Amino acid sequence: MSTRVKNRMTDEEKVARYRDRLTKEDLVEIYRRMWFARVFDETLYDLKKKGRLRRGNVYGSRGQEAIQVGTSYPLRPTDFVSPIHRDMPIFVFKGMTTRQVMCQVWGKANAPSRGKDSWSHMGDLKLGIIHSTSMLGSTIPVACGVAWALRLDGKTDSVIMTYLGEGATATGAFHEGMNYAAVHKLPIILIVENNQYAYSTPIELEVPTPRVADRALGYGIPGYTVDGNDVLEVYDATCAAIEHARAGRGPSIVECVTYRLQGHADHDETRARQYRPVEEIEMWEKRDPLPRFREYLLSTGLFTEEELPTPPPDVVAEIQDAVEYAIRSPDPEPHTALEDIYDEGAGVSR
Ligand SMILES: Cc1ncc(C[n+]2csc(CCOP(=O)(O)OP(=O)(O)O)c2C)c(N)n1
Repeated sequence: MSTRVKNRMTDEEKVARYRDRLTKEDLVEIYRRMWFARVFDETLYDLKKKGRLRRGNVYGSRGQEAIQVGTSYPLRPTDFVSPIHRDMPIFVFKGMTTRQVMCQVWGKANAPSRGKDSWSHMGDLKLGIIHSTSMLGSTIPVACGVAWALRLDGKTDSVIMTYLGEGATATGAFHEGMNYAAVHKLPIILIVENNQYAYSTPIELEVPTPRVADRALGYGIPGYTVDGNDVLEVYDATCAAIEHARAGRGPSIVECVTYRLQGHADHDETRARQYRPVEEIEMWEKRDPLPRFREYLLSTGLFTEEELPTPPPDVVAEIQDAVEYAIRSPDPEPHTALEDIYDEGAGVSR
C-alpha cells in the first residue's frame, strides 16, 4: 500500500484559525463550490462514457474538491491563479463562466482558446487567470514572472497561487522556480495536491522525504502539510501562506494530502484499479471531503438538512445549462487554426 498520510499541520508554525472569520454565507458558498466541482467532474465522465463528449481527456478531481475550494476561496479579484490539469473548476471560481469552461472542454469556437485546446490551456489576464502549461513544474517559473510583473507595476498587495501534483515537485523547473521565488521573496503560494500517485507511480517512488512540504526547508520558506480532504484545514493554511506573501515575506508551500479516487484521466479507469489496492481506494472513499464537510456544517447547529442538499439543484442546473450551451455552440472554422497562436508584437498588456 503506497499511501502516505500526514494529517497534521506544519511543525514550523501553529496555523491561526482563519476559518473563524467565515460567515454562514461563506460556509454555504464553500459547500456549493465543492459540489460544483463534484458535479462538474461526474457530468464530464458520464458524457465521455456515453460518447457525447468526444474531445481530449477528462482529468478528474473527485476527492480533491476541498483543495480546489479551500485554496481559491481566499483569493481576491486582484490576485492571480494558475491551475493545472486537475483543477478545471478553479477557472470558474476565479471568474470564468461555466459556459465558457464547458465550451473549452468541447473545443468550441467561442471558448477561451477558440477550439485549439479542450482542457486547461486557457487564461484571462483581466480575471487573473494564467493558463496552465503541460510541462509539469513549469507553472512555477511562469508564476515568478507574474510576481515580478506585479512588483514592477507596484501591485504589492497581489499574490499568485499556482498548483502542482506531488509528482511535479520532482522536476528541475520546480527547484529552479522555488529557489528563485524564495531568493527574491516573490508573493507565490504553491499548492501541492498530494494525491499519492503521479499517473501510476506511487508517492514513495516520487519523493524521498516524509512530507512533500519538507522540500520547503531547502528554500528557507514555510511548508505546511494539511489534510487535503478537510476544506477548513486547507483554508487556514492557505490564508497563512497568503498573509505571508502579502506582507512581502515571500513564497510558501502548502501540501494538501489527498487521494486520486479515479484514474489519471478517464482513459485510465480500468488500469488504475490494477496498480492500486482496492482497500486503499475504499479507505479513501470513506474520507470523501463532501460528506465530511456536510457533517461538520450540521454539527455546528447553523444548518438544517434541507439547507444542505446533495447536490444543490442550482449547481446541477448551472452545469447542465453550460453543457447544452457548449454542445450547440459552433465548431471552429478550419481557417482559424493558424490564428491567435503568435503575438505579432503588441505584447501582453497588463
Ligand atoms: C515534465 C513532464 N514530465 C512528464 C509529463 C507527463 N505527465 C503528465 S501528467 C503526469 C503525472 C503528474 O502527476 P502529479 O504531478 O502528481 O499530478 P496528478 O496528475 O497526480 O494530479 C505525467 C507524468 C509532463 N506533462 N511533463
